[in-house]
Amino acid sequence: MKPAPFDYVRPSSMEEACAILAEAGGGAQLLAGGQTLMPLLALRMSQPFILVDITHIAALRGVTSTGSKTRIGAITRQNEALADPILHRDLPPLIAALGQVGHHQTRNRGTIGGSIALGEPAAEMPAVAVALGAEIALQSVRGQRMVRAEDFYHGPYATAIDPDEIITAIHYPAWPAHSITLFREVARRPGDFALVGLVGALVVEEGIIVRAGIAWFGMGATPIRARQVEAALTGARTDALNLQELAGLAIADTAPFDDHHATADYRRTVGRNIFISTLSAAAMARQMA
Ligand SMILES: Cc1cc2nc3c(=O)[nH]c(=O)nc-3n(C[C@@H](O)[C@H](O)[C@H](O)COP(=O)(O)OP(=O)(O)OC[C@H]3O[C@@H](n4cnc5c(N)ncnc54)[C@H](O)[C@@H]3O)c2cc1C
Repeated sequence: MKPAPFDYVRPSSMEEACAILAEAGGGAQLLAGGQTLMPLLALRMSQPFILVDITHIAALRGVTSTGSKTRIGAITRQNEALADPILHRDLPPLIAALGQVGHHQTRNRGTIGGSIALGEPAAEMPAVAVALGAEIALQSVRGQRMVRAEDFYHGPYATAIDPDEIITAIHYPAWPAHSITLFREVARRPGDFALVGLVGALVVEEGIIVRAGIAWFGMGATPIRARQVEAALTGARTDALNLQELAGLAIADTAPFDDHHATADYRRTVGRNIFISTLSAAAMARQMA
């Protein structure tokens, strides 16, 4: 199939882009990497009357760090982020997860902001944002606002973005350099969306976990923060973790469903197993360090 007819505009400033969205009254779609949007247009599942290409707005590109926060501009390509030294230093869990987002070819075009905006429940980038406590910056002619990643996802492909808003950046709080990365996903083939995935970070000081941020993907209608297990881990000694009990708590916050890829039961079982193996590898690494 071919897309339905649409106009195409390529603003070079946020002011211009926001004004176009406001005037379009919900009839516009933003084009970032196009890795999801282009197929949707071709299948006529998306029929905007105007396509707003935001990839030439310089203010939306690049990675910066202030020490207490790391900012990724929305149109930063996934492969640019994967090669970025600031992100390797500040956000190792994001780097670990980004390597599993699609394929090298899709990461050449796909953007970090596009992954965040799409709201795919099995996607890696939304779960990273939730696990690490990121905030998402939105802009429109009405002004700017920040939304916590945890509050950003309302359901599959449903987010807090209003039709006239653009994600400008994702802001991640600092995690100490000695944080331990947690990442594991199970997919049918490399590059496929995950059936089940887990991402996060632990901070261990003198054998005690002092901070934990963990989220699931593919385990419900949105990325899910594993709040109960985060609370149980915080204050625990790494050499005295009851992983079976903790895995039960980690799964308790999820709400997986059956689909044509896997059953909810399968997802819970795999989730439990990858939680145990990931945590036990993390605890072992800490004891050997
Ligand atoms: C073969 C294949 C495999 C893939 N596998 C994975 C995978 O394993 N994991 C994964 O997470 N993704 C995967 N993807 C999707 C990933 O590649 C895309 O990058 C991502 O879904 C969308 O990013 P994009 O920049 O291409 O956005 P686009 O396709 O351009 O846009 C997607 C949606 O987000 C909106 N949007 C984009 N940017 C903004 C913004 N700044 N503000 C507000 N709204 C915005 C658009 O209007 C559109 O509705 C895969 C894609 C393909 C083709």
